Amino acid sequence: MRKEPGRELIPEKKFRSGYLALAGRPNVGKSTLLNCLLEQKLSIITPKPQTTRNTILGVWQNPEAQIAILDTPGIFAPRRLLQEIMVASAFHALRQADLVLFLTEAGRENFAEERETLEKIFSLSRPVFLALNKIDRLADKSLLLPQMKMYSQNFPFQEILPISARAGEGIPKLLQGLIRSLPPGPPLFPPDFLTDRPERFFASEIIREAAFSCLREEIPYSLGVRIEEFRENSRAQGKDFIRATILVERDNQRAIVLGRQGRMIKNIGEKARHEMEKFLGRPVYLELWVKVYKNWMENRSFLQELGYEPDNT
Ligand SMILES: Nc1nc2c(ncn2[C@@H]2O[C@H](COP(=O)(O)OP(=O)(O)OP(=O)(O)O)[C@@H](O)[C@H]2O)c(=O)[nH]1
Ligand SMILES: [Mg+2]
Repeated sequence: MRKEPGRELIPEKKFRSGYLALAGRPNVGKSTLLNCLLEQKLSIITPKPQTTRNTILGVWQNPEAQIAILDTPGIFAPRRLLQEIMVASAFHALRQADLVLFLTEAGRENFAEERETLEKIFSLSRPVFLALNKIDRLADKSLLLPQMKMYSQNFPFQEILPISARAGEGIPKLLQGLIRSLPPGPPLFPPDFLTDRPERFFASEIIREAAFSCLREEIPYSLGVRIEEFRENSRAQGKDFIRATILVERDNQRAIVLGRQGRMIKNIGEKARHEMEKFLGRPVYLELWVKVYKNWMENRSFLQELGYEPDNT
């Protein structure tokens, strides 16, 4: 409020702003929703659980509001140190948030696994929205109502909304509800601000996404990416020069990532380079190496070096 000479108190322009954390089990579609809201691909997405490993900020805005969206790693029972850090990063984001959007799959009947997480989230005393995602693949829509009832009888959600993050269904209504629940206040970031992470971070994520999509089953979980060199518009090439190492835990994994006559690493490299060029809007020369680093997922200082820190997100 501000006072003008000879007038009563006048409300400031009713702008709203705040942090929104997207949370839920791995693979429920948090990153797909972030990208859908931003109408831009920021977070990597794969069909495999535990894709997102760091909390990623993406800023959404319109003339009335600004939402600083935090896409978080999935919440699950961790076994390795990297997984512990991922889950801690998700809870750190939840504590930072003004609002929480909890995602789960539409039609899923069992919510016992989520109860404990929801109890922790509700203990933070923030408005919590529930999105029942992936309605596009729910053949029997009559499952929605009992599912909504089950959640609403157990927890005081602000709103429960069926959506499809992939198809963009239910998104305007979700946004309306979120904006209404944001605290009034000025923008937190400048108008054209999208994210606080550097291009180097997204380069490593894009390589991980390409590797996840080319490789089967167990290996992706043991795989990390380190950017060794990132030279923008390198003179020699007239392109960005990016040299990166794919880290694996065992010799046999290295052989799989390389593939017969180096075919697998070539595929991963081509896929990643194509995606990077889309993301950066510039031509890229990508050099990929594969290295065995035993138990890198358990080495705290190495994980920090790779940017995996719960309080750094
Ligand atoms: N059919 C359908 N699939 C979806 C939808 N949203 C996400 N998916 C798919 O679900 C899978 C997981 O999506 P992500 O966005 O990576 O899920 P996440 O919750 O970020 O997963 P983690 O990062 O591992 O925690 C991908 O194959 C997506 O394409 C949706 O609305 N409909
Ligand atoms: Mg994700």
